[in-house]
Amino acid sequence: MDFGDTRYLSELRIVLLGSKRAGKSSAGNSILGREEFDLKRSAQCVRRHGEAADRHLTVIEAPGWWRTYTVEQSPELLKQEIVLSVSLCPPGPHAVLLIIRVDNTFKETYRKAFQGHLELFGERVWSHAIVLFTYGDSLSDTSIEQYIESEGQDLRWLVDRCGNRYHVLNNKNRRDHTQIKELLEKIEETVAQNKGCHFEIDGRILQEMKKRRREVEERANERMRRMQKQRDDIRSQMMRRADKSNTWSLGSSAYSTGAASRSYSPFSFVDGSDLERCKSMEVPSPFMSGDERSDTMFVRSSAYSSNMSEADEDSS
Ligand SMILES: Nc1nc2c(ncn2[C@@H]2O[C@H](COP(=O)(O)OP(=O)(O)OP(=O)(O)O)[C@@H](O)[C@H]2O)c(=O)[nH]1
Ligand SMILES: [Mg+2]
Repeated sequence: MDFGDTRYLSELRIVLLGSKRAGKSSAGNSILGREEFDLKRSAQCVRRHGEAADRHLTVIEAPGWWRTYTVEQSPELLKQEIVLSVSLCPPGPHAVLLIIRVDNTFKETYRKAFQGHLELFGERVWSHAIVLFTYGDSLSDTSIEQYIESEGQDLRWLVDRCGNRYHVLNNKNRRDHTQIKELLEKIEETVAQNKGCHFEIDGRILQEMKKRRREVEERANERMRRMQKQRDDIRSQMMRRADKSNTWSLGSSAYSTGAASRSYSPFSFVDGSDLERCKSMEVPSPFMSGDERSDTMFVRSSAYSSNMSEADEDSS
């Protein structure tokens, strides 16, 4: 076998791919030897750097897919983010690690999800792919080979599709440096099998993904502009009606009580302070992270619910 040129391997670039909760961040932390990746979920790729076994490492974690979803069922933004992961370590990753938990039965649907999502990168990606099993601690005294052989044809298909390249990690045992050293050696061997080359995604696939990403961003911005205009219109309508009802109430105060005048307004539950609150409500950007958006939504919904409870009190 020709092991090609391995001069540049003092630096290794690695992309972690897999379904949600497969152990991608934990594997990243094991590889870098410290807690670089947060174990909380991210909708975006996360890139971290470090040193291990005399090599400079760049590790990218792509967001995970739902493990029973086919690629067609996965959301467009997720697919774009997954594909763009390889562009975060230019000129391209030396290996793409497919993260699989060994404490779960590997079903046909998982295999289809892996196949579909991986093929977003194009056919060439398979020759840089290595199956990285996590939850090695749950294997007890079963060897990884016994596990692969006993799991059924779908897992065997996947391992074979990756050129029989696989490795197992116990992410709960950070003191075991041998498991990382061996993994890095397997990555070097993968590069050697590829004649010293890293994986480079076809420029057309990347351009197409970037184009689709721009289209989604434009549509999202357009939706936000529409929603903002809608809200501006409603607020100015509310203010006009509040002004009118104040004028009416002042003009007729000699004949009626304030309570009666309030009941004439279609926004009778809205007073000045409500309007100020409405004006200051924040609109979450569609490109905020999930957590930021849900924080904002929480503020919004609590603002709405406080209006509602005040309205309920008013009407009671
Ligand atoms: N026992 C055991 N637990 C593990 C192992 N690897 C990961 N875990 C646990 O599995 C859970 C998910 O791990 P993560 O590393 O956050 O998985 P992930 O794929 O990054 O998850 P998302 O980014 O949310 O999709 C965490 O509770 C980890 O502690 C392992 O080798 N053994
Ligand atoms: Mg993670």
